[in-house]
Amino acid sequence: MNETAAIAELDIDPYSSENLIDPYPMHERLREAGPVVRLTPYPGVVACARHEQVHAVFNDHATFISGAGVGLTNFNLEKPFRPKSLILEADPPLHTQTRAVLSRILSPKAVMQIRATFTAEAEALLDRCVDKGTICGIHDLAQLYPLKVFPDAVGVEEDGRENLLVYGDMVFNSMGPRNELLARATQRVEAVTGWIMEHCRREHLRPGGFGDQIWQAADAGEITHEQAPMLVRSFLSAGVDTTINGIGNVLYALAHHPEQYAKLHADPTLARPAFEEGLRWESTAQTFYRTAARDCEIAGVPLAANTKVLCMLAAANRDPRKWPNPDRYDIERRPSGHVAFGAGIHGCVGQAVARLEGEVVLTALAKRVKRIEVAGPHTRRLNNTLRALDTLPLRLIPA
Ligand code: QZP
Repeated sequence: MNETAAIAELDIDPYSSENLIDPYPMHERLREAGPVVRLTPYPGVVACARHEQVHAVFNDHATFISGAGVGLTNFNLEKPFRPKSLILEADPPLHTQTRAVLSRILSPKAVMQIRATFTAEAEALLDRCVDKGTICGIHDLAQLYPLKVFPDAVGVEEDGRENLLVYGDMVFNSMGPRNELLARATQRVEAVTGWIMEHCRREHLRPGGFGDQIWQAADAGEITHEQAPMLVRSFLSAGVDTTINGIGNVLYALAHHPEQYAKLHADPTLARPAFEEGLRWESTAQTFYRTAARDCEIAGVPLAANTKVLCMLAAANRDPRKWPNPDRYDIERRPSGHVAFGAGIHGCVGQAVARLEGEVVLTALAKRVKRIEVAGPHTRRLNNTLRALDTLPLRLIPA
């Protein structure tokens, strides 16, 4: 018989305001308590905060499934807030079919084709920011950029795009508990769900865009016509709030590490690694769950079928067992193996587009701005899953 290990239990609520505002002390407690830890406030949930176990769980998709939801709610026991995503909240063989379509639409070749447009938009936006001098890094830059280029690429009209922010806020809050954040997001989303589903329809999507290409895949018989709007919904759910906060968080990192920004300004080809290290240092999607499909174990700790496993990506990305000086934002680090995009068969299918956005925004910034100064206190937008800023006052000193 295999040896079984005892499991630590901690009275920690990852969704308390205190832990959402500053999650790092909690991450350390969870990592040090053991490879897998029970959370007293959430019976039936265990958390993994170390890199090794998060990586192992993501790479065993047969044991740790997504089809019961990747949030706290077990969809086998409770109804999801919306029909399940056909890719995020799906397992093979369904996931294999839908993933093939999205991964072709977002392939390296497709990313090459959008590169010139994405670059030109970043340059135009950074020109405007430098003209202003003092900006809100979130409202004037991190939000405007993805909200322009990504819906353009999907083929969604300009009018009403702000609905994507309300919808994203709901999608990511829905993965946490039924707290005040989720209650408020649920209220706000009511007014925009109709708009979102309407813009998944073919007649609302520009011919040739990413959205229309999903409908073409249905014409080709790779997926059904009933599945097509649901996969467009995945673009509209996952493509905006994620990159907004990825860019917002890296602006925060650079503003608070002037010596790192100086390196980027001196060598703008560091834009891509600076963005990547930003994702490691302050991971946009902080947490995701898997569900145990059967009785199993993690690091020798037995788990019952239906246990929800909280994978703490942001904690794994600062695990000292994996990273030297994990709390240091260092743009010359090459953080390969970080799990900010997840790992395994569900690893972010849009990551090449996300990296393109980060790279071209930081390149345009590095070329125009000599120094970034913090121009006032920042504020956070608390969300059950996302690490998000609400405001980030910055002074851009032109080169
Ligand atoms: C959100 C969907 C960080 C991710 C979990 C983002 C995400 C991915 C997919 C979907 C939504 O398919 O709706």
